[in-house]
Amino acid sequence: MQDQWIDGGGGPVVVYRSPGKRSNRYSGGNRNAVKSESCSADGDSYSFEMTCSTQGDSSTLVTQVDCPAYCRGEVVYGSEIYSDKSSVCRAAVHAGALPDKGGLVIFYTTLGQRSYTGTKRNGVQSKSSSASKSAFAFTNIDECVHNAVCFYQDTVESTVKKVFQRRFDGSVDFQAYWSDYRNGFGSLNGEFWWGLKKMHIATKPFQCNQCRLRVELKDIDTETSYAEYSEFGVGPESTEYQCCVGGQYTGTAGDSMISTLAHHSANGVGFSTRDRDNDNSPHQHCADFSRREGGWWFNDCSFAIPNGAWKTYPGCPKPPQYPCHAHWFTYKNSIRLIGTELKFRCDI
Ligand SMILES: [Ca+2]
Repeated sequence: MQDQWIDGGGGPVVVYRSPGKRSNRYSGGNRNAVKSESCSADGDSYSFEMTCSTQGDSSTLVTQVDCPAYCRGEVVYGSEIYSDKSSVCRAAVHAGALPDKGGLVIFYTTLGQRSYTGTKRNGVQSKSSSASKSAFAFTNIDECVHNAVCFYQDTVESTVKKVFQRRFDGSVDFQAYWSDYRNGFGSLNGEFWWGLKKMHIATKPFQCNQCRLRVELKDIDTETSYAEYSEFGVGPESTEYQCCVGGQYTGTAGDSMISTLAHHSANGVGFSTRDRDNDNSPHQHCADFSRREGGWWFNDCSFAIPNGAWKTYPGCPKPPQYPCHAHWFTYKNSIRLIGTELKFRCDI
């Protein structure tokens, strides 16, 4: 009760044992109408496990929490994406990720937002709030089932970038279907596509010009190059996860995404996969399996093929009408790629 886990009316709490503290480390105090005494060293001690009051934690990417029933009285800031000051269990009910009777919920850390809008959902009223450095959102076990964590953050540099595609050994098949590209596939410890749904959620609160896209490439000569765009975003599924990419291009790989050939630009086009033709080519299905170019934001097809076949596939037309492997058209005459990493960053 002194730690505010329960009020004067009582209720269930969860305790865990922790190593005893050294001499005179238990300080007494007067909190929440309970007076505690100071104490010297003891063999064991206990503390309260965070449940209802668990808040978002920017040090972990994905966390599973077993929420007790009816976490009333906890404060939630935001909708869909919640400020890290929010109660995870209460926010989960608000988000529809958890019934009021509690249960297991998975949340992941995501980019802090400029502001949070309060709404009333599922019987929970959330509050509006100003910017926070970190935030969290919910996912489900289906989305995480094959992954230790649901996404991968590149924190090597001081700014956090979300890596949404990584390939380096060809172990994962990128000739995948719509539902795979939507939900994500592969393993974050290996090769993966993060998932259009999460990309939309992560970029949605931002204007396109508040996010940047960076493409890193490694070719069969083991040389590396990159392309960067100062604007990036992914629309909702109702727009077929339309890509917004533009602004200023910088890099060494050349601009294969927007300016080199207008009808190949990825800007403003929906995503296509082997089972979904959302491209602007009336006579072609650019993502058709026979082309082995994987899923992408194809216009009247594209110069950017980072999800293409890992190796030139058997039966590829010779001389090929199109390079039959992962490539970046403006880089070394479509040289075959043996490593790619695509990532974005949004600034609050
Ligand atoms: Ca078409």
